[in-house]
Amino acid sequence: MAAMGVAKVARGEVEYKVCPCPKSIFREAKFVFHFMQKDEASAEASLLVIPTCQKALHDLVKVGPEIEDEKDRLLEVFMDFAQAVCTELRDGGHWADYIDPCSGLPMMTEDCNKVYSEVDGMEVLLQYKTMNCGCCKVLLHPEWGSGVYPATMFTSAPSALVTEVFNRYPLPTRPYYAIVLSRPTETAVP
Ligand code: B12
Repeated sequence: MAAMGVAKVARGEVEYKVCPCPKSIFREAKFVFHFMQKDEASAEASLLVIPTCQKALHDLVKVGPEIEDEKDRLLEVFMDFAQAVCTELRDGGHWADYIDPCSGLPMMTEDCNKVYSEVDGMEVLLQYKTMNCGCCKVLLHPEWGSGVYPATMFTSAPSALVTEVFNRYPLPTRPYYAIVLSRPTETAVP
């Protein structure tokens, strides 16, 4: 199995893998993204699925205020990253979207009411194990166990372009304001 890439983003690190869409996932994806049913063969051929995983500071199967705070942090990191990547791909004329980890519904495509199962998807794409936790099926990362926050992007952009966009990360890890303040200004006196 090919290793996951790692994107360093402003407030965290995200493991990812750019994958052609297997049949078993397209069977679900076409009900999440209805427009794919118009020309299934070409939609399936061009669709890429990009599973991402973030290491959580706590085991996400636990409950409590610190778990909720951690899930909020992981959510924000993914949302900022996915929004930036998908907007860039869309601006380049390609379809792209990402799944809201809270609801399981797409963020950028309208009129969707079918939930995409992150856990089923990653079981197929990454061959990670899963376990049942009450009414929720949970993904087990090979190193982090259930301390993993899975979330997925989809696109029909060419894989070379997607890889190029992802390779642009790592971004600077210092906060943006620190970079701006450390730049010498034209008016600075030596
Ligand atoms: C809704 C939801 C809940 C709901 C209920 C879940 C339910 N089953 O009804 C509630 C609020 C109860 C819940 C609770 C928890 N959840 Co929850 N939940 C989700 C969410 C958003 C959707 C899950 C879901 O509904 N799946 C089932 C739906 C999609 O499928 P279905 O119609 O039942 O079945 C279809 C699929 O299985 C499909 N299918 C069959 N085979 C295949 C094959 C493939 C390849 C595909 C793609 C699909 C597929 O076919 C079926 C029929 O159509 C997911 C995120 C996500 N998008 O997956 C998080 C998620 C699974 N939850 C998560 C967590 C952590 C929890 C909790 C364990 C803990 C917590 N602190 O929140 C608790 C459990 C507490 C407990 N003990 O019960 C995490 C798991 C993290 C991990 N490591 O995997 C997730 C991934 C969110 C996240 N990004 O962090 N959850």
